[in-house]
Order: sequence, then structure tokens, then C-alpha cells
Amino acid sequence: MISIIMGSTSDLPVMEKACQWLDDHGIPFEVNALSAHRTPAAVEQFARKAASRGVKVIIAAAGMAAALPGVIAANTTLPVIGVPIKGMLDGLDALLSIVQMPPGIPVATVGVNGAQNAAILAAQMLALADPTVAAQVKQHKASLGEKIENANRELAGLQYHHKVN
Ligand code: RP5
Repeated sequence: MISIIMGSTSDLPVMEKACQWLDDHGIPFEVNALSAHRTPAAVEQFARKAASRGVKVIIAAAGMAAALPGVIAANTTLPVIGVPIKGMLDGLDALLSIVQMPPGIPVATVGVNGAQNAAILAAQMLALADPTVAAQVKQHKASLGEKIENANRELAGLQYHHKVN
């Protein structure tokens, strides 16, 4: 199971994309709000118990001085994927807070507001040991190729005097 944690429900409009991608691909997940600054004890408890509850990968999203993914990573050996949320400073504050972890405590950080990529990366991690999820990931990759094939069919229809293809 994948666990999605966000610092506040104000992060939900972004994190809905992760929920939707997992839902569309039939991958079980839970979603909760916890804050490294507002509920520090609950964050520690969540991280310490996650593995024994069957969580395999944690996606942690936060904005501003985004300590949540790092604090979770400090309290578990599960892989943690951090999603910097764009709030202030175009999200650069959250991006740097999440990505610049000290040696020994990695957080796999996606781009600012990169919720869907976080879901896909989490699925790729699960896919290593779950053939059903692996099939979903494979099908997703194939669909990306189809998108570009369709784009090229569309571009082939464009007509210009000097266009040679
Ligand atoms: C962070 O502070 C949250 O992740 C959110 O992005 C930001 C603002 O939170 P709210 O004041 O909207 O609850 O901890």
C-alpha cells in the first residue's frame, strides 16, 4: 500500500493528481494530513508504524519550510518521495527544504507540484515486487508513446507552403 501524507488540506488540489493516478491504475493507497510543525509527535508515530501497517512507499507533500518528508524519512527505512508544493517563492522554498537532505537520510524529490510523478515513481517501486502493479506501470509507459504517435499524426496534417513532411 502507498501512503500519501500532506502538510495541510490546502495541498490537496495538487495532491489529488497523485490520488487520481493511483485510483485510475487500481493501486491501493491511503491519504492523510500530518504536519511536521503542527503535529510533530503524530508525524513521528506515523513514520515509525508505517512499515508494520503494510505501507511500502510514502509520498509526503508540503509547502513553505517543508520539513514533513525529511522528518518522516528520519523515522522510517521505507522509501519517501517528497513533493514540494508551490505556495510562496514559486515553490523554491519547499523544493530546497525537501531536496537538500543531509547525508544518510534521502528523500526522492520530484518537481514542484509533481504529484503525478510521485504516484508513478511510487508505483514503479511497488512494481519491483508486484506483477499486477508492474503491468499497470508498463501499460502507462506504452500510453505515453501512443500520445506522441498521435501528436505526429496531427502534425503531419498541418499544411504550409514550405513544409516538406
Ligand atoms: C505547509 O504549510 C503545508 O504543507 C502547506 O503547503 C503550507 C500552508 O499550510 P496551511 O496554512 O494552508 O494549512 O505546512
